[in-house]
Amino acid sequence: MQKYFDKILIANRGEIALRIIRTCKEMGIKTVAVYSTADRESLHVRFADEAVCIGPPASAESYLNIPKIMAAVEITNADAVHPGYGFLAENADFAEVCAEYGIKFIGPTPSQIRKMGDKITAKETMIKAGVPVVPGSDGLLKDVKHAKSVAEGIGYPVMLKATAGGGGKGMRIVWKEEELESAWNMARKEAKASFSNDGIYAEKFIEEPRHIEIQVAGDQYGTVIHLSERDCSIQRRHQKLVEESPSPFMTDKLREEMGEAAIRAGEAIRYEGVGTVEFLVDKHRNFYFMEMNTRIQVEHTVTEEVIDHDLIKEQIKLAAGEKISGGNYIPTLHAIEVRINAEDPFNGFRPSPGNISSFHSSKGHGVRVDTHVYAGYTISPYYDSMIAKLICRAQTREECIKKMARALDEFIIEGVKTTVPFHQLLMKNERFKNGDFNTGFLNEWDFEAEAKALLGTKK
Ligand code: MV4
Repeated sequence: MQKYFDKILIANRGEIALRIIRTCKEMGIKTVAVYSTADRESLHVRFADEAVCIGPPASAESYLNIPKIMAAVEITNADAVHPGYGFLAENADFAEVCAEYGIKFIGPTPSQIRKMGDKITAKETMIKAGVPVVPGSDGLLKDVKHAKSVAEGIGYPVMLKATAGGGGKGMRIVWKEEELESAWNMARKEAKASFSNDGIYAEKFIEEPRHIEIQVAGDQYGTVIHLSERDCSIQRRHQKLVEESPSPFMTDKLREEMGEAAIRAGEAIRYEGVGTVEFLVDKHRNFYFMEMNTRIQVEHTVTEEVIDHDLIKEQIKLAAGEKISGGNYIPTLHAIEVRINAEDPFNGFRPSPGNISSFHSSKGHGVRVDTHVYAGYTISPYYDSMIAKLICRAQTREECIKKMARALDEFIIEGVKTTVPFHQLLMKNERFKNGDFNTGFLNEWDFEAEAKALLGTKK
């Protein structure tokens, strides 16, 4: 068997670190875990061939600390780094430091990361590549006066967005001119505080959009393919809760058009590795480029399930210079992922860290659980609150929802509050079952009332 790398250091923690270690083992590649003192007892530390403690719990002093990670690379003699998601995954400076040390960063090049990291640059690149974008300002807005004249031209409602943003930060909807000045000031302030960059641009506000993203893969020779879509419209405050593939809103024609647009997006920057092109899709099935994620994502699993390919393996092969052979992938099955977080859905999804006293994960045909958690594990308040990803796969969406409901019923997690009851209600919701939802769904759905009604009927 061809050896792509000798030893990969995983610059991450939790389930994604475990996920990457699994694939490395299957490929005969040695692994190095890094960990903070809060993660001493973690499974990624136990399952890796070697492990290096890189500091105290605070991410800035451990998982986000480039010198400490590079020191771990050096002492273990790793020849590649996998950044996972979050932390340093989209940090172009980190990718650059890796390159300077002769270490392969498993992901795109620093310049590819930068081109997509700045949203105005990304949008300009997409316009040149013929990818549809939301109508908006021609680059940065100079001042409120400029913002007002641009908004007038686009027509209200408009959205102000931070060019350094993404994921909802520094974003403001403006319904009418009178609101523009205060929205402008707030967006600038938030952008400056979050990104030390207060550059703002404007777009037409797309009402009740769906969030549909296309998984792409590019090799080092300019070939880019797509691996179909994921529908991530079930979100709360820009946190995805459920993802699925195919999208219930998708048609063969729309998939072909969005797939081709995503390929053009990747080709425009000669994208290397796996990535995701996010689109807003309106009710008329017009779609608009939103942003590109230059990393593996949490929800990559649903694509893996519907096309039966290991995306971490693809990342490693592409990073090692393997050519893409073959075309695009169209799903034949249906997969849904729900994120089980240590949060209380009946208390505003408030984080509920703590010790998990008992843990039994769902099992059975078509059921996959990606988790780093076991009975006795403590969810730390220092990191994100994800306990497990529960992924179900079936022949049809209807069967997949039934399987998910069954799998949720047998998941036992005690000691912390979880999002399991929320997902149980969702699998019974008529609008969800009909595929009739968009990014506004969770604002409209009173699931607490639905929960009370269900309890009432049980008595
Ligand atoms: C939009 C939009 C409507 N119109 N842009 C949210 C996160 C950031 N990546 C961009 N986002 C949005 N941009 C225009 N011109 C609506 C959203 C949006 C959203 C997008 C995807 C998933 C969930 C969302 C929830 C609220 C707003």
